[in-house]
Amino acid sequence: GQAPDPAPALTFPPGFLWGTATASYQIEGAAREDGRTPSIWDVYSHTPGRVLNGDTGDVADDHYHRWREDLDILADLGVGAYRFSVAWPRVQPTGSGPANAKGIDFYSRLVDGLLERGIKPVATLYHWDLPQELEDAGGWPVRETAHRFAEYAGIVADALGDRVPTWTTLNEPWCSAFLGYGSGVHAPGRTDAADSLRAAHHLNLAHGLAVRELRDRLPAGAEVSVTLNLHQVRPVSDSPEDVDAARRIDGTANRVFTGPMLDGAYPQDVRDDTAHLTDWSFVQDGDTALIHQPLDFLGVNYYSPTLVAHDPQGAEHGSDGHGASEHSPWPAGDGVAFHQAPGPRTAMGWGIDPTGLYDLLVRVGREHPGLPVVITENGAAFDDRVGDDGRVDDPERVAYLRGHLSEVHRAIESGVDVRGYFLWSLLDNFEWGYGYSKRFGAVYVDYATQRRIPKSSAHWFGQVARTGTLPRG
Ligand code: GBH
Repeated sequence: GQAPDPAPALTFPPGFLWGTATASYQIEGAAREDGRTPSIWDVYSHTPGRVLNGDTGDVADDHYHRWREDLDILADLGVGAYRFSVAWPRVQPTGSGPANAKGIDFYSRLVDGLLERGIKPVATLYHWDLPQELEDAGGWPVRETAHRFAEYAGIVADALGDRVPTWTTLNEPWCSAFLGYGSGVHAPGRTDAADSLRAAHHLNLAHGLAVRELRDRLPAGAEVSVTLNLHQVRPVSDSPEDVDAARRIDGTANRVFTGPMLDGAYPQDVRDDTAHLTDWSFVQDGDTALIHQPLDFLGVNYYSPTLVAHDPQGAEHGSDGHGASEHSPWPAGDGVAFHQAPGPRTAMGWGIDPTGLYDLLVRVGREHPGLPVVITENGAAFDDRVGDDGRVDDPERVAYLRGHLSEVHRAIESGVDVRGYFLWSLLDNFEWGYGYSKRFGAVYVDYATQRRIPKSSAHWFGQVARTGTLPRG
């Protein structure tokens, strides 16, 4: 017989942005240095029983001290852009008052180091490290936190706005609201469904207020965005019950954010589905108009689709892929069960299905024509090991990336305006509730020595980025 034709090489549009991504608490370490105060993740990770193996971000990848070496690795790979996040408690300790010059200096040096190496800096203002002092004052369920965030956004824009061309307000507010205040598997570990909805609204408000601050301060041409972990929610069957379960999960997974941010209103079905928990009186006059700010692109993080079914037995809690909890992150999820499709999984147990990314991109393109999309995270954890030859060979990650990139290409061919792709993550790092047990990096980190070893996927991705072409496979 004849071998099947290999998949053809796929070329991405000129100017397509290739990058890798990280987040402050996951890589920096130096938790008590240069005026940084504790964030909710310091307190949470230091609380026994919260993070696997008692791991914390105290040292992490020690990137705070090793950033030059890390930027050299990035430059060697030839990937054109780098998405990092700014730690609020470094820049504005305790979440109010003046800027901390030493904290600003760190990000200023980092940005200069990127520019010197010809790498485009993409800054995220909030990747989950809320100053603990603001949590003690009520955290995201409290309206004032949104105003604090806007002030902090202004500080960072004043400091870096002359050199950072691309900005993201929040990373994955779904996780902050529903894992942080609903299921409690993320910091601050609170478990109150009504609070999680309040948190979602105040994160939306924080986004809108911050976009205003950024637009006031950034030079013309700077790009402003938000990153959502949009869920590709699929019903297990066409039955009306399963389809309705998918609608309800889609409501608080996606539309509770895209509604106000992109369309200027909360969907009525989301309000109705959660009316047993709250009367939504936390939404004040003018809020949704404020949240509805023009954006230059939408950032989308995608890992795996979400498969749901109607289940009269009630919710199957803890199925968010983030550890078991008796509490659900789904305020509209009563009577919904989460299923796992058969087939390959990553080390997180997440199903591998690149068609979910295609479907998600096509949906965004259809529902929000004229809004460019950047994939701000995609990647996978696998059980990477250093071989006898000192190399880290990770063909599963190459296959994962190849599969997802070909679906991105297919979405572009279908007319979706996808402008870039960031691999999560540059480095193995602190994977939240899973500590250091899960490795998402293109670069392996030996935590005992802090030695970095680019995995075979790093070399593969670097070539894709340099050539703008997915090779035949
Ligand atoms: C991202 O979170 C983070 O931005 C990043 O910091 C993190 O390291 C990385 O991904 C890897 O985890 O449909 O209920 O089963 C991703 C968090 C993971 C949250 C998948 C939703 C499935 C939800 N998302 N999870 S569910």
